[in-house]
Amino acid sequence: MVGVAKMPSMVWLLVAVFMLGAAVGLAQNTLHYDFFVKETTYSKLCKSKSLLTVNDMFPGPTITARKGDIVIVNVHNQGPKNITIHWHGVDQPRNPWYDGPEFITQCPIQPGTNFTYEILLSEEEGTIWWHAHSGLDRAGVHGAFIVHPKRGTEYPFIKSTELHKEIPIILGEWWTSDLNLQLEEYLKTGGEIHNSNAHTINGEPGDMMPCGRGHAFKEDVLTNKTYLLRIINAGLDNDMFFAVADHLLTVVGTDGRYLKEFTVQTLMISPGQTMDVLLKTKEFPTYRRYYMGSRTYLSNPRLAFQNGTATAILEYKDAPRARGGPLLPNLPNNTDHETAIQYTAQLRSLASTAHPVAVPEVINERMVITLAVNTLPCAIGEMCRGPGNNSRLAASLNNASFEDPHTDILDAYYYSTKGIYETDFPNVPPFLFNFTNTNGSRRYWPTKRSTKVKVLEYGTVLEIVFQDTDILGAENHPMHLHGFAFYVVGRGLGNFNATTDPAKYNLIDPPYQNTVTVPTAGWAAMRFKAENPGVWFMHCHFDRHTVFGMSTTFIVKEGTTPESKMRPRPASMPKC
Ligand SMILES: [Cu+2]
Repeated sequence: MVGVAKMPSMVWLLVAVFMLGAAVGLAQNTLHYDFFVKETTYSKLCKSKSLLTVNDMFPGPTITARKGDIVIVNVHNQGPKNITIHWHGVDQPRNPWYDGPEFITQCPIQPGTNFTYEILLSEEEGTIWWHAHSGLDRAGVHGAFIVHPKRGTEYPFIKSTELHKEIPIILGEWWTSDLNLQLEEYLKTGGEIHNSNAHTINGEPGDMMPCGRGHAFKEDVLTNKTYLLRIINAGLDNDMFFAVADHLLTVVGTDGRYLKEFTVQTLMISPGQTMDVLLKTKEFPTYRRYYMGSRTYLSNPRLAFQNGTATAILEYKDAPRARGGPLLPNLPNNTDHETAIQYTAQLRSLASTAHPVAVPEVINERMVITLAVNTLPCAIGEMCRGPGNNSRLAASLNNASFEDPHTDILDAYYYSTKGIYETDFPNVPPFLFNFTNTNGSRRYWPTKRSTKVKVLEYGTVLEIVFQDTDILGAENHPMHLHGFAFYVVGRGLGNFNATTDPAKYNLIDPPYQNTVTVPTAGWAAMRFKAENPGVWFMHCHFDRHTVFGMSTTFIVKEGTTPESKMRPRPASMPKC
């Protein structure tokens, strides 16, 4: 009888716990999306072409979730070629199977087949995104992934009731020709992959570009309201400046994490990065319409680049006395390093009670990794279009130019298949030299292809110092790591000094990012704890550099507890 009497109270307790959980947002939702990848015809810059997109949209559909949700995306490949999709900025705890990079964590999804990704959100909150991770397909296959705070919790920077609207702003690029032909040409001859024909904002080049007038992305706004711009640099090859004419931008987040807010006229965003920005509209706007604009920040002035300005329009709908426009923003010059460096230096984690940081103070291992654009030899009888027309362009990390295996590394690791990769990716550059001042010496140009990975014990606290080199030209490189976010603890110009530079690190509130802008002819240091078992790609987010081989892969071993093991291998993994 005692047991029976206790039962109802237990039930009520469970109901109460469940309701409390729902009220404070502990409930985890599972959301479902269908992505149909297929070719769609577009007309831009006075020319039409077909482009691989998702659901006939350029940019693709926005995924919206809350912190901690599970998102299931069934990707149907109705296009003509193999593809994969990566969920950029999602740590995917214990879940490398669904991370996406082709030949790293999976074999590609073949035409006429489908693959259902299971995306596990954990600590991410803010703006992340998704994109193809096969060849150069990202050009058309990408979109925003917005992670709202859990139900019942608030943004740290504004009450959601005071936020009028959020607006995804996706910076992209447009080629009037088929980018796959350029990739084929590169694979054949080792020649450069050429610049896009225009930058785009939400898919449109805007009024400044040929045949762009009248097609620009336009957002109607009201006076005296606060908007949240969720800015993503989905472009393939350019760091970008972005500004809104006569409006200030208050930066509150990056890469799915919050920042201490700061206000700028212009921001700089590298490919792979996201910036969450508050824009307060005017009470009495002078003009009815204002341009948003984006243009290349060129860290290597010797490179050819896309020098057009993409524009979009903000139009005030409730300001009867406002006239004319649009007014253009004052964007910095393309080679304004100072603005770019100053902007990046302002990124600092929020580091609040609700959004704390856990910066590792003690490291177990440090890697120093040089970033370089290199050459590979031209075989006898081959026609090569790399430097000197007698070599092939390549790129490397610690002079190892990464070559995709023919089957994925994750399965090779899981099944202990030999001969797919080597485990000797070096912790330091194979030879030392003045990295950022080689005086154009050709000695350092050549590299070699390999599939070298770095193996980490579970729980290793790793520091990576990315060191740019001026081999074939110094340049910013946006380095992106899958499976983790990391603290960017230091950054500087010239060569990293292991004795003096660590003393200047910020271990208090460094930004927590997944893509770090390594400054041209400089270095950046980051730290993370390898607590996510699996196989995780790391690469430059300039797509042509990834194609050239500026990448490697981490294998993070499993720990001893159930929480430190990979989830079981899904039976549905595509076959090579
Ligand atoms: Cu790069």
